[in-house]
Amino acid sequence: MALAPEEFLKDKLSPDAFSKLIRLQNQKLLEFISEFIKRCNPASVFVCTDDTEDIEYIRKCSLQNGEEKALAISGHTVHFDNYFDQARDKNHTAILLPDGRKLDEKISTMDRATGLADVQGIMQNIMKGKEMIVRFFCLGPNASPFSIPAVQITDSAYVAHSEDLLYRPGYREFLRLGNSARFFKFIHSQGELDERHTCKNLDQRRVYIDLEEETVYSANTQYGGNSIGLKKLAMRLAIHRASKEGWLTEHMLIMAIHGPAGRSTYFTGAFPSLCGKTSTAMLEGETIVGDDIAYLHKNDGEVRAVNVEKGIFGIIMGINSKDDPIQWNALHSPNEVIFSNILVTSELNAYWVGKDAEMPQKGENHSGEWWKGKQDNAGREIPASHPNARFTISLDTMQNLDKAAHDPAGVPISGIVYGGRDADTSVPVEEAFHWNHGIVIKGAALESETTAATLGKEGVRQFNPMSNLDFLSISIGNYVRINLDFGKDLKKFPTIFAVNYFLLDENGKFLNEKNDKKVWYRWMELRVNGEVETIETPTGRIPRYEDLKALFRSILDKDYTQSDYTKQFTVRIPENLSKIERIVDIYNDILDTPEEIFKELAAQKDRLQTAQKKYGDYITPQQLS
Ligand code: OXD
Ligand code: MN
Repeated sequence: MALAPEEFLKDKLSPDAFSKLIRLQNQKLLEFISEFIKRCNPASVFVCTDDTEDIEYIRKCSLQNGEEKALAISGHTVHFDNYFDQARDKNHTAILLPDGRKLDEKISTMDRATGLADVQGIMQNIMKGKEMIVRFFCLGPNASPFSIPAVQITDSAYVAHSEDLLYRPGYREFLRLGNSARFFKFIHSQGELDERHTCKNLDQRRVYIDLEEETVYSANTQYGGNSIGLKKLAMRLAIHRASKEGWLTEHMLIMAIHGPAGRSTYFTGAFPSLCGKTSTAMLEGETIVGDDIAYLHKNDGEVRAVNVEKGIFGIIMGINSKDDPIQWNALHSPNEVIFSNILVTSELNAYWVGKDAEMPQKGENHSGEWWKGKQDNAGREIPASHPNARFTISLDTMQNLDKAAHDPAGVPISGIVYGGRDADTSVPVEEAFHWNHGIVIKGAALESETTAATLGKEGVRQFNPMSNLDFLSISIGNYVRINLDFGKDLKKFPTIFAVNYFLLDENGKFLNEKNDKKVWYRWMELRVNGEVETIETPTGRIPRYEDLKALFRSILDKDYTQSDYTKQFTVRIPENLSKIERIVDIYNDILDTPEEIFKELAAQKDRLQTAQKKYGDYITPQQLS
């Protein structure tokens, strides 16, 4: 007869590990852990509490087992993923659904029984000879009504170490909640490793999300977006749970913009990966709550949000001392940083593409030994660092951490911003007319070019509602409906904005510099506080020239010309009309599209066509003011 979980664990674990688990008084947790010890068959199990010595043990393991290597600056380490494991693997990621259920074609799903049999087969004995790590975290601030406890099982000390920097501790949270903890479960194994300590069996790479059991399986991958359970894997579980409970899980930064007279105004911002989300959250002069994932609740008719995380798994490409002083300093000071897939020299210094330093001619990178001019099998030059190379760092050491970042009640949200990588259609900053207009036209109709954050071709324009398509675990129609409904009984509506950092001129040159976004956010801050007027266009409300000119002068000490303004804020009617056609076609193919989507799209088309008749294809702001 099979042993009860408690008996089994007592037999299998060291007395110390066993007592750490038993103290939590959670039967479901014991069942989950014993099931995966049986399946993965590790040589030993380490149970990590919130205590410093346990956390220190994980750090040491990641160095001892070669998953990380120490760099010259104290506390800095580097980790390499396999050359072909550098980004999220969308083709082998699926939401498991029972009884042949499917979501939209754009969301990858799989029959639950088939998926479970596949991944559980792959995980059979996968930890043989290795140590299993069991760690507890809290998604969201500790002791908060927003938060969700989570348990991570992994055989990768790198994953467990990264999570320590990225998430709030959860052992005490489990202790507090006991049997009532409604926790998420993550099981990860990197599988067999090669001589560089990177995954060997990439053909068996799997990321499967089981909504029914709120469990995520990740196998034969190390890249953080596939392996760090609490990040994008938990996000799918949370979107599903939120959809049943009337709150939102969004791919959003949270930050305070600091207006006149010491005023702090909180914004959220949704951007696809590699489209400026972290650099926005890190804007100099402002304070950060979070840079990637937000839970949004309604409280007394007001929107409040928390950062699910407490650290950054940020893209390093392009970070330089002039544009990104805060990140630059953090990456050059002695504190805990895990770099991944950058270039490391023999002196153990870190380099990446876009760093304002002379690039060394050789070193080690994601391709192994690297030298300038090294080519891949297809004859393409291998860059010094991968475009999706990252750094992992805790926010707790950062000077710009907002004072309310860990507030269990969250922060009140006054503005919601949507942005994508859009070369030719939207203006740099624009306010929506009202909630439904913003949710539909700025959020649900968002398009963005694909980037190196996912495997596959870059630079392809793609529909990406609310920048959240990659992480949806419910149908697109349902997801947009929930966003629309979220506005229904609000007493205080956050204003919705769209930004576009990537607009090009007719010669393919960026119309804005990286730090112009400082001005857009300060303008939005003034706007939500009723301190500036706007010009109404067919697509939304845009800033007036004189307000931007003053902000460019005071914030960037830059002379902002009428001609720059005109080029940037000209309404591009043909491009906007084509976009509407594309989006209508997409929503026509979605079975549960809310009527409001077609209504808002039709109204916007009508406004654009009326303006086109009156002014022609390209309308300058001066013509409308
Ligand atoms: C991320 C992503 O890592 O969105 O945040 O890819
Ligand atoms: Mn992200």
